[in-house]
Amino acid sequence: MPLTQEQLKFFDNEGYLVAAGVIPRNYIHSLQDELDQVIDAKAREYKESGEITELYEDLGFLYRASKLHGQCPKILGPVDGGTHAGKAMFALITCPELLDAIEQLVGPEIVASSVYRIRPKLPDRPEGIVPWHQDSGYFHTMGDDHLIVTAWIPLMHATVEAGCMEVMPRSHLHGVRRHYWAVNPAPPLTVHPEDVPDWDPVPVPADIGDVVLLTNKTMHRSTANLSGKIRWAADLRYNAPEAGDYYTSEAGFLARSAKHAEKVLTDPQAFESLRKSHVGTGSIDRTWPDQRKGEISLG
Ligand SMILES: O=C(O)CCC(=O)C(=O)O
Repeated sequence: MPLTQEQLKFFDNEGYLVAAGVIPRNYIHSLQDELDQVIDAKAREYKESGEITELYEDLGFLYRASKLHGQCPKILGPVDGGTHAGKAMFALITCPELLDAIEQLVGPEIVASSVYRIRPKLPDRPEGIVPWHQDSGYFHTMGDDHLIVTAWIPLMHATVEAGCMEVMPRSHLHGVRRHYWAVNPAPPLTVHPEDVPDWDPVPVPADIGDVVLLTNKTMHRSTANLSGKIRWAADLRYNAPEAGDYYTSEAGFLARSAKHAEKVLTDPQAFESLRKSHVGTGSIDRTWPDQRKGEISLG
């Protein structure tokens, strides 16, 4: 089901869009199963080594990792962030229905960005409370004048209570704002408080199958998870090749192409090798002040 003209206009004007029912549910269920399997294997390994005493085998996707994390925080290591590169992850990134919607935004040549993340936001913990930022704040400046679409995909029903995303509408229209590296238990890059607009943010709850689309300059954050469940989500990014290699620490790939069909990555094993063998180069060409080093003090 393509995005309507009205949805496309809303995305352009507001800098975000909640597109309901874009992703067939089986893609999400397969990724849930795959993540469950990774966590189960790790739990058994840590039980063997004595780092875990209780496996919590009867708890499902929304609860088990939280209980395991209570005994052994490193349990989430293989799934948290951009480390997981399994078959279902690749299937979601290359899901044709999702790419159809992305094509409407970036055109027929689609790069699946090197920057994708799985976010198991545990209940009542501070690490998943992500402060206001624009994704471009993390990237090389070469990406600033290009559209890099974030596709934020809930792997459960992400309600306000569970700490869904919040967006600042129309914030994408004013360039990349001042950021700084904050003293923060969550990802530390933050928009400078003087640059946070005083208009109202919009929470964007979303359910399985939905996708929250953002531009790379849309300010967004995610709030506390008070639901008692793990708020699982995947955030993927896509752009046209012209945006360049704006995040060199990880590997992206061509996901769809009318011009170079032979270069499109179609093999999940090649995806896994690409991710695992990539050697990152350099740091980004922006220098944000670092509160942790005393480079900025906020009055
Ligand atoms: O999922 C979250 O809680 C935050 C995601 C985010 O900030 C992002 O996708 O850039």
